[in-house]
This record gives sequence, C-alpha cells and structure tokens, in this order.
Amino acid sequence: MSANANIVIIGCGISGIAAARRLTEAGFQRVRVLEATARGGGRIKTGRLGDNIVEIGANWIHGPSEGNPVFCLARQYGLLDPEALTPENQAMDVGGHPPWVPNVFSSSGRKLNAEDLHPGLEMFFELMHESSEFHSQGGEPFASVGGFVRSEVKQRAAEMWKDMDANTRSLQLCAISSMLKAECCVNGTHSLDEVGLGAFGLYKTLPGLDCTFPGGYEGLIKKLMSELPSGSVAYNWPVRCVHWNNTEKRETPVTVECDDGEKITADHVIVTVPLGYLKKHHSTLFHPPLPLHKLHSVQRLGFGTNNKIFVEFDSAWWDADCEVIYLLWEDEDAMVDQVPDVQRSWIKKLFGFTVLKPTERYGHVLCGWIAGHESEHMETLSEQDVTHAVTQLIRRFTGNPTITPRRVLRSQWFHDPWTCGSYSYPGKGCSVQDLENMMEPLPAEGSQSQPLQVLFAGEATHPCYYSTVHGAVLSGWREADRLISHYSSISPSQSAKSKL
Ligand code: 6YU
Repeated sequence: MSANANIVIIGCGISGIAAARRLTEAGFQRVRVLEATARGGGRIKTGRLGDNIVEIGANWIHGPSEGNPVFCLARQYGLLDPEALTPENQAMDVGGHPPWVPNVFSSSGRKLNAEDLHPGLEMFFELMHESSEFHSQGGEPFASVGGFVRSEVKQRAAEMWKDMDANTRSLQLCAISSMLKAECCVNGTHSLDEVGLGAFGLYKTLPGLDCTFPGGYEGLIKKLMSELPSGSVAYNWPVRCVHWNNTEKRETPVTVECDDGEKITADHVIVTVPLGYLKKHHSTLFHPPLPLHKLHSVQRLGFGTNNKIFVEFDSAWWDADCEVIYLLWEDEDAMVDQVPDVQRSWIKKLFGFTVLKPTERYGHVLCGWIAGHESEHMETLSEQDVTHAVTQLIRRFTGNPTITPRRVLRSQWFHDPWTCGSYSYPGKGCSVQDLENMMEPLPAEGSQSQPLQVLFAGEATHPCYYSTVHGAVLSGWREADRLISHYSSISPSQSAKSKL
C-alpha cells in the first residue's frame, strides 16, 4: 500500500467525504478535498425556518434498513429517532412510495374525499410499477415513462371506467395529473416525458419506511467530517480544470488547476461534482476532454430540478393525521405534468405539500414541492412574489381567503452554480451502460498511460441508487476501494519505486 500516493478529491459532498474517510482509514496520508463553497455537505444542507430545522436539500433516508449505509452510519452516531430504529420500521417494504395519509383539495376550493380518487390513484401506481419492469431489454412500447402512462390510462380508462359518470372520471384524470407532477419531483425531472422507460427500472429501493434526521441531515456530515484528519478539506477552492495524461511529468500524471490559477499535482483525482455541473462545464473541466462514450452518457442521463417551498402557519388547515396534501386542478383532465405558460402559471406545477411531523417538534409547517422549468422560474422570483403566489394558491384551494403564512423559505438548486439542478434520472434512451460509463475511470482500460488518473464518484455514478444520499456514499467508497485494491495489487517494491 502506498501511503504516499497523492490523491485529490474534488467536491466535499457526502460522496467526497465518504471517499476521503475510506482512504485515510486505509492509511493514505496525502488525501486532500477541494471544495468550491465555504461549507461541506453539498446537497445535504440543513437550514432554519424561524425556530424550526428544515432540510434545504436531501430530506429522508430512503429505505432505512441494514443494507443502507446512511442508516447504519446515522444509527451508529445516534442521530435517529427510536421509531426509525425499530425492526418493524426497517422491515416495511414500500417500494419507494410511503403510504402517507393524504388530504386532497381542488381548485374550486373543495376538500375532496381521498377515497373517491382511489380508482385513478390505484391505476397510476400500478402503471408506475409496470414502468419499472422493462429493464432496458429494448422493445419497450414507449420511449418515456410519461408516454407509456398516458397511453395506458387512456386505454384502461375506456374499458374499466366506462360506467363512471363524466365528472367522477374527469376527477380521476385530474388526480393523475397531480400524481404525474409529484412523480416529476421524485424523479427530479421536468416531465415524465423525459424519463426513459427502458431504464426506469434500474433504480432500486431498499426496505424501511423513510425517516428523517431530527437534528438535521447535516449532523451526519459533521460527524463524518470530524473523523477526517484536520486540514484535509480546502474550502472556497473551486477547481477549473483537471489536466490528465500529463506527458511531461510522468510521475504525477494529473494537474488540478484551480480558479485562482494555483496548480496542484496528483497521482489520482476523484471527481464528485454533480452531474448538472458536469453537463455544463465538462468541456473546460477536463483536458484532454472526456472520451466520447463517456460524454454521451453525461448527456443522455438526465439532471433536473426539484425545489422545496417551506410554509409555516399559525394553525393547521389540514387534518391532524394528514401527511401529504395533494392539489388537484379541475381543468387538468388531460394528464398534464407541465404548464402551458411558465411565467404566468408556474405555481400550477406545485403538486402539493408534505407535512413536517411530528407537530410537537415543528408546529404547523408544510413543505411544498415543485419540479422542472416551472421550479427553475420560481427561483428567479423575489421571496415576496413566491409568498404571494403560495398564499393565493392555498386560499383558492381551501376556499378560505384569510389563511396567511407566517414564514416562507424556498430552495434554489438550479441557480446554485456548483450544482445546477437537484439530482439525476435516466433520460430517454439511457441504459445500464450509461451508468457504467459514468463510473469508468480515465484513462480507459487498455490504455498505455498510467491507470486510475481520474476517478468518478457522486450520486449520478451509482448504477441503481442514483439520486440518493446512500448512492452517493456507496459511490465514494467504491472509488476509494478501487484505489486501495490498485495499491494492494502492485508489489511494495513497485509501489515504493513509483512514489520515490
Ligand atoms: C436522499 C432525499 N432529496 C432533495 C433535494 C435535493 C437532493 N436528494 P454533492 O452535490 O452533495 O457534492 C458535490 C460537491 O462538489 C458540492 O459540495 C459542490 O459545491 C462541489 N463542487 C462542484 N463543482 C466544484 C468544483 N468545480 N470545484 C470544487 N468543488 C466543486 N437524497 O437520499 N434523500 O430525501 C433526497 C433531495 C431538493 C437537491 C435530494 C435526496 C439527493 C441527495 O441530496 C444527493 O444525491 C446527494 O447529497 C449527492 O451527494 P454528492 O456527494 O454526490 O454530491 C421510483 C424512482 C425513481 C428514482 N428516484 C427516486 C429517488 C428519490 C430521490 N429523492 C430525492 C428526494 C429528496 C426529497
């Protein structure tokens, strides 16, 4: 093992932190993390809304059970509520869709009976399940999940709902529009028409009912970082370009050029920047440029926006047991997940709210969810404009013109220059090969140059847990392990010679 290998990690999100910890624990002594911003954690970011702790970025541990490294770390550090630790919670297998208690309000100011929407919701979830069963085999009937769902609903509704009265039927279709918008948030995409049907099933869920961090997700970052050697992270240190395959200095094949012009030489660089950043800056971030097959995968994979709008009230206007509020527009029976005029009606893209629980901890706080270009437009508006739009929306749907939020706070992930969106999804035409290309180190296998010069981690490089915190952690460990096994497979004499 060469403790002397000089390793630079770009990005101090959880994947970079996971890689740095694994390497330092294995005895590597020259590991440096370069982070563009003034903080660690990246898309794990805890903020405040008045006295409340709120998550600006990642919210839940998806599938908190033994197979989830985030759950295991959080448990080890004592960061979870006792309820999340129970065997019952870990055993619940909800396939990515927690069975939340809903309240439904419609655009004519009525509170609907959620039971009345059962046929529409049942059909929708059945189709989402079917969408995940194509497994990139080719020959799938539609290119996108959106195309498949719409077409199937039309066919099945004609048969199964033929005896339903027109109003009830229309309401089912409006509910499906609302669910499509919710699914855009889950997938971090503008529209399900952009999510590839063949690759949709690549995403795997873990058992366990999603749980949160009572003290904030960033508590996990603090714990993990406290175990890194002091001084290993350089903040406010954006990287401009990774020069790999250096020909003149063969003993240090990579030079990392920073924004201030400083050049850092390295044996290996682990790139963990978000896919959104990579899509925008790949041409300047790598010299020589990324190989074409890798670039095409960067382009084919999707990276969209999902934002939150937290709203605090003096009292609840939803039921005490309610966990999610769906907003159903009565003019949306065409199964739409995009609005026709983004500037004027962006707020129609907000599918609804999740309720922050338990009430004793948070008071009356909702989290609104909005994805896509409408969400990107929302980011450009002033806080007053967003507050006004949300207030009008809630007054309209509840039919109560006096409801007034106490505080509002929104996230702005698309305009974050180091993230450029929220998280990745498989775009149309994507396959498992694209995710494999994403994680392939440079230079490609078989090259005569020094191996493992540039490695790639981060959520968008995980083959089945992309878009999640646990996917990011596992990707960081994977690339650290790649280097660890590289050095353990070369003989000590070779290793020492190459480092002296
Ligand atoms: C999860 C959840 N969650 C909500 C929202 C967001 C995300 N996720 P990082 O970006 O963290 O780090 C990179 C660093 O690099 C960063 O610090 C940069 O500043 C730095 N950098 C960039 N350029 C640089 C340069 N040039 N030089 C130096 N440094 C540079 N995940 O598990 N549970 O509830 C949510 C959610 C609003 C925005 C989420 C959630 C995603 C995670 O936050 C994310 O994956 C990881 O934090 C990424 O870590 P990283 O290290 O890779 O990058 C059925 C089905 C369909 C499939 N999808 C379903 C899954 C649902 C996903 N759920 C998301 C939901 C929410 C609500």
